[in-house]
This record gives sequence, structure tokens and C-alpha cells, in this order.
Amino acid sequence: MKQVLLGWGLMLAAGLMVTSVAGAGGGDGGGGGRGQRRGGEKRRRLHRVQHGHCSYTFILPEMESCQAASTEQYGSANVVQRDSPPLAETEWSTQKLQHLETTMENNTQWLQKLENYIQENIKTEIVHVQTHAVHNQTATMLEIGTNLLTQTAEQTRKLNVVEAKVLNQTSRFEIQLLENSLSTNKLEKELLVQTTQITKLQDKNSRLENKVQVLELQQLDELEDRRAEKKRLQALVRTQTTAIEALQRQLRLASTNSSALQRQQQQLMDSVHTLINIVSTNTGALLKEQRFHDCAEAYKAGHNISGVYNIYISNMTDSTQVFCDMETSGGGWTLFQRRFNGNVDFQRTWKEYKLGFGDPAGEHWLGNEQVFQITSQNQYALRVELRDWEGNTPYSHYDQFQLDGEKQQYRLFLRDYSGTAGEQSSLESHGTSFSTRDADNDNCLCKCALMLTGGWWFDACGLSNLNGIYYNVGHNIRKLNGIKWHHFRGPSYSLRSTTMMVRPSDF
Ligand SMILES: [Ca+2]
Repeated sequence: MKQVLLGWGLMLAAGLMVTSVAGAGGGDGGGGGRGQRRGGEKRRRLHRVQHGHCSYTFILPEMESCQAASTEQYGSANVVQRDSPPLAETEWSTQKLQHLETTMENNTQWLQKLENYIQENIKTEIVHVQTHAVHNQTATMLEIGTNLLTQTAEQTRKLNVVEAKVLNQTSRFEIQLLENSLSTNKLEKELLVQTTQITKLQDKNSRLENKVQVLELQQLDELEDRRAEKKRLQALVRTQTTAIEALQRQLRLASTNSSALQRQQQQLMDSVHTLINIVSTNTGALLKEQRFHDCAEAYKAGHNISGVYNIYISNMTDSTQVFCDMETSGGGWTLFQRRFNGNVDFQRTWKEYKLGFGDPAGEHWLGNEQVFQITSQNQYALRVELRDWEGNTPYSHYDQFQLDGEKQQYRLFLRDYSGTAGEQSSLESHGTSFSTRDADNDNCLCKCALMLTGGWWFDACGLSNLNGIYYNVGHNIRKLNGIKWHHFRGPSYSLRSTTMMVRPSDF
């Protein structure tokens, strides 16, 4: 700032000096010159200062006395000494110098004043310029601000437009998302339906596979049986042949001893006749006394040896041959099923199962009708005796056992299970009908009697079948159609021997 001011000062000084010279050379200056020449006259001098657009005019008084003196000095000198060099010239110069000095001083004072004035003016002008600049700046700032606001508004508008677009897009995406999720749900449902159908088909398939397996097994087993039977028949033929030979030999011997034999025959005939006479007199009374309804009654009458007995079941006209077990668990048991060597074929019809088949002394089925009639006499208990090929002999006991009649398909009712052939009963206990290959009364869409063979109280198709195919040891495992008691040896193990027998519950 100081430098600037100093510069200003210097420039002012230079400007003033120049202007001063110019003013002296101007019209007024000419006037000044004329005033000098006239002398004694009061005169003023005009000084103009130009600074930028502004011009300043100063009126300075001139020194009158010093003009007169100088004129006098000049005059006297001219008078006193004209030829000789002027003596008073030095003195005049001195005066003139003094006069000039005073003038200079005055001028300097004026200049100082002028400078001060100018500085003050400059200050106000600077303030003015600053104010103006501030105004200008403010205006500019305002303009810039306005521009910015306009731009901001424009940007805001654009942003709003963009926002609206974004919102639009977002809503579209949301709608698409919803549609997608809906279609996904539909697909999932369809997938579920397909899966369940596939599962059903798989189930059907596995059932069919099982059936096919069973049929295959059945065929294989039948083939084996045929072979075994063939062998047995061949052996029988051989034994028969040897027996015939032996008989022929005996015949030859007999023909030689016929006379002796005829005598012996006569004696035997006589003794037979006498025996018949004795029996005919006593038998009637004995038979009337010993008509047992079941083996329990026979046991109670003192017959404690197991074997075949004749019993007289109520509502049946003829006597019935049964095997009585007089040893197991206190005896008195009437057997209605027995298997132990496979000699009797259990692939029978409804009628055969109804009336019975086989030999009471060996393998046999007493007959559903007989069992129905026996269990109609009294409250009976059932005992199932089993034996596997490893020598285990468990049993299943039911305190109450009842068969319905033929019209109800010999339905089976059982209660109060106990025993060692599994913790649960392998026989369905409530009202299962009896089925054979020609009478399908089971609870399966299939025919259990055909699949599992024999006649039984099949459910669908149940956990047991003691009338299945008899398999010898070595062939008895993995046989679904064998002699089965599920809770003892599982679904595909064929047992070695079985007995089913009844006895009054209160025995
Ligand atoms: Ca069926």
C-alpha cells in the first residue's frame, strides 16, 4: 500500500510538473507573460492538473514587488553603467534567486496542499471504487447464484424425471418378480403332483416285482417238488419190485406149505369166531360209555397216551378220527393240523379244507367244519407248536379260539395271546375269513392263496401260513410261500414242523 501511495505521489509530482509547464505555455501563461511585461500590476496565475477523468485548476498569485525591483535594478544599471559590465548584475541575480526560492517554496506548499487534497480525493474515490466493486461483485455473485439456482432447479427436475423412471422400472420389476414367483409356485405344485405320481408308480412297480418274484419262486419250487417226487416214485418202484420178488418167493414157499397153512387157517377162523362172539356181547356197552367229544374228555377218562382216537363231535353223525396229544402242557389236546415231513400235499380246494385230508396219525388237516363244530361245543383255547430246522420249539397260545361256520367263511376269532413264538401274534385275531385257491375271501386285491399257496386265514396277505409248501432243510430260506410264522423266523423262512390243537379253556 505504501508502495502504491508512493507511486501515486511520484506520478502526481510528474503529472503536476508537466501540467505546470503546459499551463505556463497556454493562454493564461501568455497572460502571465504580458503581466510581467506590464509590471506593477496585480496578477494571478492559473494551474491545471489532469488526473484520469478529473481536472483540477489552481489559481496562484504572482509576486509584484519582486517584478518592480527587478525593473528598477535593470533601469539604474542601464543608467549608471552602460559601457562597463553591469556591477549590479550579481546582486540582481541573488535577488532573483531569492525571489525564485520564495516562489518555489510557495509552489512547494501549494503542491503539498494539492497533494493532500488529491490524496483525500483519491481515498474517497478508492472507497467509491471499492463500493462499486463490491456492488459489482455482489451483482456478479447474485447472478452466479441465480444461475446456480437455475441449474440446481434444472438438475432437480432431471433428477425427479430419473427418479420417476427408476420408480417405474422398480414397479415393473416387482410385477415381474410377482409373476415369476406365481409361476414358480405353480411349477412347484406340478412338481409335487408329478413326484407323488412317480412314487405311486414306483410302489406299483415294486409290488408287481414282488409278485413276479413270488411267482418265479413258486414255479421253481414246484419244479423242485416234481423232481423230488419223481425220485421218490422211482425209489418206490424199486422197493415195490423187491417186495414183489419177495412175495413171489413166499408164494412159492406157501404153496409148498399150503396143507399146513390150511390147518392153521381153520384153527384161526375158529378162534376169530369165538372172539367175535365175545366182542359182540360187550362192545355195545363199552362204546356207549366211551363216546368222547374231544381229546380232553378222553384224557379225563384216563387215556393219557398220545395217539389216534375216535371222538364224537356234537352235531356230527359219524365219529371222527383225531390225534390226541396227551403230553404237551398237561395233555388233552385235539389236533387239527400237523406237518412234519411234507408227505401230505396241502395245495387243496375249499371242499377239501372243509372236510379235511391226510392221515390223523401223520400229516393232516382235520377239516374246518369239524373245528367249527368242536369250538361250538365249548370255550376253547388254541395252541400252535412250531419247530424250526435249528431245533427251536416255540409255541403260541390263545386263551380263546373260535371259528364261524361255512357261511361266514370259517372266520377266525382269537383272544389273549401268549407264548414264545414272538412277542406278538402272527395270526390276525379279529374275524379273518378262510381262503383257498378256489375261494378268495382275503383282504387283498390279489389272491393270497395263489401267491402263498395252501388254505389259510389270509389277511392281506398276513404274517403267517402254516399250510404253505413244505420245504426241506437247505431249501427252506427265502421262501415266501413256505410254512411261515413271521414273528418267529420272519417272512421267508419255512419251518420244519407245526401242530395246531385245541382244548377247552377251563381244562
Ligand atoms: Ca383277494
